[in-house]
Amino acid sequence: MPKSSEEATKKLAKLLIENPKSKVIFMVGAGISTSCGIPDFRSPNTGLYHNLSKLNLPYAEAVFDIDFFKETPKPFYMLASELYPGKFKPSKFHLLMKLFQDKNRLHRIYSQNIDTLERESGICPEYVIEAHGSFAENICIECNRLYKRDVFKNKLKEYEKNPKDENLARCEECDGLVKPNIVFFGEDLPRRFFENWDSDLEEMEEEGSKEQLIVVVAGTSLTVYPFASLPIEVPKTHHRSLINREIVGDFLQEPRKSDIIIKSHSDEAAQIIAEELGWTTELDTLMEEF
Ligand code: CNA
Repeated sequence: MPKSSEEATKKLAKLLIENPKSKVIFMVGAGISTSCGIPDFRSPNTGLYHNLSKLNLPYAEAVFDIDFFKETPKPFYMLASELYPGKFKPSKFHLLMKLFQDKNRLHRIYSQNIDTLERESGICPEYVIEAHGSFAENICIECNRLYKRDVFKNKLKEYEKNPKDENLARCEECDGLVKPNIVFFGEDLPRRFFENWDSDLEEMEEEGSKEQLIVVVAGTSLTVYPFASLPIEVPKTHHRSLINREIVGDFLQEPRKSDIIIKSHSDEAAQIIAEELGWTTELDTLMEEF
């Protein structure tokens, strides 16, 4: 890690140490899971969008477009079989977030990820807002009937054995396509996302909360809205930190003097934060458990 990033990471740790009652609001994306073996969308050469040419898509994002899925569901099956939860272990960064929970220093995690690795790390669901949904349950895209995880998972297994098979997951009521309850382009985000963010914003606007809530954004290109607007909406009184391989979004367009920019691999930053906070042994133990 470059010296400047190491210093910035220590600065974030110092802020946390000097404010022992402060809690963190994490806002995370695919970058915190790349070390688990799950490609992100937009990293050059390794990102999913770079590797989607085999799916013959009109444009890369089509694989997550609800109208495209209605007409051509198979590319999503192909992608889902690569990304399906259960094959991956949490990263050091996920486990650092778990430690924040265990130390009573976690306020909330807003995650764009659909890999459920926050839950698998042992973080309680009440803390985690899966802004783009997850594979944990399924939904009929026509009548919104909810189905258990296995409905899509079993069809995916059949697809993996025989990709030419046209036997897709369908609704018992209306024969609509059933898909994991992840948010596609053209679909609304869960109500829970907006409700929690409104309440967190209110809390940040309260007098005296300045040093009590610290925002840490990690592993995201901040290109997908409305998620990307969260850091923009953080009151200027509050500290924001970005842990990412590149400087992105509002941190690039409207940087604030108090921003702490850590241009690095999220796991390397996690390691330094744990060292500075004296949490290394616990982090190592958690890593060994997985
Ligand atoms: P993205 O647009 O692919 O951006 C990822 C960002 O993370 C980029 O800025 C990278 O430079 C950065 N990055 C990559 N690896 C690391 C690393 N090890 N340490 C630090 N930074 C890193 O992904 P976003 O999350 O911003 O985009 C939102 C999409 C991605 C959501 O709708 C997700 O559903 C979707 N997605 C999720 C997963 C997952 O669940 N793991 C995987 C792929 C895509």
